[in-house]
Amino acid sequence: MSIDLGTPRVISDQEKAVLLASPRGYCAGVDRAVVTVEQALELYGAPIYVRKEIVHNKHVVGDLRSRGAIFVEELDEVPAGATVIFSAHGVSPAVHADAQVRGLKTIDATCPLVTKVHLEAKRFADQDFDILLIGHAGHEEVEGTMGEAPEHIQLVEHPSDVDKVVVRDPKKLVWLSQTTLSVDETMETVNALKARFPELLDPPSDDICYATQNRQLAIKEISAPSDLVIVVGSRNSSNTMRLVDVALEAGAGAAYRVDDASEIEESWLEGVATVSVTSGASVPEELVEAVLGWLAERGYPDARTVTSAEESLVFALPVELRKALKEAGR
Ligand code: 2E4
Ligand code: SF4
Repeated sequence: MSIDLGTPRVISDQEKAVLLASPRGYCAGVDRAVVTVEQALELYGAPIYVRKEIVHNKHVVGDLRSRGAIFVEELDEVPAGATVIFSAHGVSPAVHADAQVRGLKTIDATCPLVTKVHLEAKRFADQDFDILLIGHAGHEEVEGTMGEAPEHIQLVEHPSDVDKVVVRDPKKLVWLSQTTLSVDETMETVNALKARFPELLDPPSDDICYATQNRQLAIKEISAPSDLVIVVGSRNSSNTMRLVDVALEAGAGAAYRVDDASEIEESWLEGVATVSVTSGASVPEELVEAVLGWLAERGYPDARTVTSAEESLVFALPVELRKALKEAGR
């Protein structure tokens, strides 16, 4: 008897299903950051400068660029006297100081939950703790947080980094983290750290934010029965990439990240009955809708939303912008 493993089973339309993770997409910090750029454009007119991508999404950045935002890598690209917005990922105190020296007006769109981690880092550094920051090297959020107390903070990326950690006093040691990590992977690193440093202190509250946790929980719940998980979001979006990791870890047959529907490959659907869809915290909902439309054109039914948490958090706009809007009578 021979079994042909090379031919995928033909899936009838009756067998096809689409599950839509909830929550997904925009979090409170992203909404605030994007609205900040939009309102600044309205109030001051174009151009408005933004240091780094306001959020890590190609479509959001492209849209704001077309409306007059100029995205720069560093402040030396911003003309003196201009207004510059700092991205949702946060900046180090050195960047604030540099803006002042250059005579720039600043609007700080750092997510308040990133600022919370900065304040924790500052407080523990003031108490002369060694701080182990779990996060990804080179990510803007990590650069900003480390800049709060570079002499007190060391970066730990993986459990394999734990052996390299050097501390002054294991009794004065705390771990903090980037806001967008995989919860499960981070706990692996923390467990490895605690095996070496049993007195390691936990952060005063979760640094991995509510939105990151909720999006991971939502996709985790529907990954096991999914033959395919499609995660909408950009490659440089840490929280988006973690959703792919979580889906695979939770038993999805396959999981791919796409910036939009045009990046989905027909071949991914071979033998696929159940497709689950989610999106990162920096992803506009219309991109998800377009993915669902693409699936519908290929015989997949309307999505069934599976909700694992409710969200209602909203952040006030940055204080500098609120003041300026009030002065302008808006
Ligand atoms: C600020 C902090 O950090 P990540 O790469 O996931 O950023 P992204 O812009 O994709 O998501 C919003 C955000 C911003 C998340 N945490
Ligand atoms: Fe803030 Fe969390 Fe959204 Fe990042 S993912 S912007 S920390 S709410």
